[in-house]
Amino acid sequence: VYKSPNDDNGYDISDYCDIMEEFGTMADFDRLLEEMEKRGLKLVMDLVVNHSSDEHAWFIASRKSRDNPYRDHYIWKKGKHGGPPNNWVSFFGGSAWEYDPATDEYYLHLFTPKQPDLNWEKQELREEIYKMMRFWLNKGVKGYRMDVIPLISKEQDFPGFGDDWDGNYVAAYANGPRIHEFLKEMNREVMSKYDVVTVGEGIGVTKEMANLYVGKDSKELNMIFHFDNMMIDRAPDNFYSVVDWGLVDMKRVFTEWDEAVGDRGWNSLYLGNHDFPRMLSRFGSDGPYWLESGKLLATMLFTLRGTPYIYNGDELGMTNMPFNGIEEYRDVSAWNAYREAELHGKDINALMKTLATTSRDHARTPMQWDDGEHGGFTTGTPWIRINPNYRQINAKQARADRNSLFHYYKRLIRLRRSHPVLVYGHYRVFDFEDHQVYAYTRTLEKEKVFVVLNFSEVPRSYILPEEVKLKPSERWIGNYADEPGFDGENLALRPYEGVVFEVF
Ligand code: TEU
Repeated sequence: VYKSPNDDNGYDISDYCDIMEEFGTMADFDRLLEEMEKRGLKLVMDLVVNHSSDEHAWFIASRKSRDNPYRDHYIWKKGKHGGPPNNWVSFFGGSAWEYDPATDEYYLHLFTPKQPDLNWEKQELREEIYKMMRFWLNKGVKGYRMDVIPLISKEQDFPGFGDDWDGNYVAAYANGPRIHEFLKEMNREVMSKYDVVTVGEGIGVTKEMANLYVGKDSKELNMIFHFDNMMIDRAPDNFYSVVDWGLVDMKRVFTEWDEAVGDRGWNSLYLGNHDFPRMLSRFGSDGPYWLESGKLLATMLFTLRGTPYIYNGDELGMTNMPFNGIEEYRDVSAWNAYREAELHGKDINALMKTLATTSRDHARTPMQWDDGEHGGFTTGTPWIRINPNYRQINAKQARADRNSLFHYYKRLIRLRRSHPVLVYGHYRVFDFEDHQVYAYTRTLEKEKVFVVLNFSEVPRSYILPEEVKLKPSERWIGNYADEPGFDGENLALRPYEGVVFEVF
């Protein structure tokens, strides 16, 4: 919501202490905060400080001349052999360097050319960012989600990719030499002075190194969003290349991350966000078992160890969008991919097929409030077409129907809040290689729960692990009206059935 010319949905900020016109004014923001506080809600802001907009006053000054005092707020280099300084690529396609004729140098942009990277080596820049962070925290903001934070420290000799480069640019850019020094400094100078929460977008962070960021005594961040689950159906570090995935892959991600970070730090749990397709279409089923699979995924999200995150609309069961053609997409990265395919005579149909399952725009269509025009999102023309299923899937319907996914989420939230075992309990997985059922226990001192999730539309008789003794009537929550059949040893799981039992 910061002021932005909106080249990348606001991730190109032209004034860090102002609000984007489309969204309102600072007075509106202050009122939002005030009303949230009254309701016991806390607001966490995005912090986008790997790059700014090229329309930010710092960059406007920086590009004026090589000796402008703001020049080194950004990363400028001379070209090499009549081309860019090195062969780095942008996340959104093409070179990561843009030539600026005014001063005959290139600036670095890991995202679009309208998102020049800030130079974190410069202490005054860091101090200005910390000052800006305090500005919002002093207003009462309760924390930050830090955009692409592992990218802020750059290898200073800007090595470029060698002939043996494997194509993994994320690994090459992330976790730079001074990243932990910068985050510790930020924590010391800013976050530690407030009672707030931080979650870093952990792009390129592996489970082996995660505790450096979120370990209990790392003094950096509280949590990160790792990408392992989001990349489960993608070729290694290629956001636009879809591969098959199976339940065992997903179990592996959650199990290994719990092992790595569960005790020594703290995990975040999420199945989607504004950069990935809708979780229900991706990991569940938007067909006949839409409701059951939506509840199944929610059950998992709220019973693994970590802090669950709900992305707006997922609590209603919003699904991927049936886009009709490239004109209906809005994401700069989709358009770049399209233009690049056109330019190089690549298979456009194949690209459109990929976008239909991977596009970031699936999760960016208007919120579905009711079954009125444009789903009650606007009386004007929405900036992107609304998903036509808004007539069935919308907040009004969800609130009215006691059996809705929305009410199920509310029950899960209540359940997790009233049972510390669901928050802190140790996690143990059973039948790891089973590709249909995900089963685990959570244990805290004497309390133990058993979670069993049938990730399939095929019914399944599941033999309980020996140490799990339960009475199905002691069901804490489940996505069917009644408990599953039980003969003393086997649970008769129905399609997409998910249940949480207390264990004796
Ligand atoms: O995302 C970083 C990031 O990794 C994505 O851009 C990713 O490459 C892409 O979404 C895969 O489809 C953050 C923000 O969440 C994203 O919205 C921004 O576009 C990006 O940073 C730049 O600020």
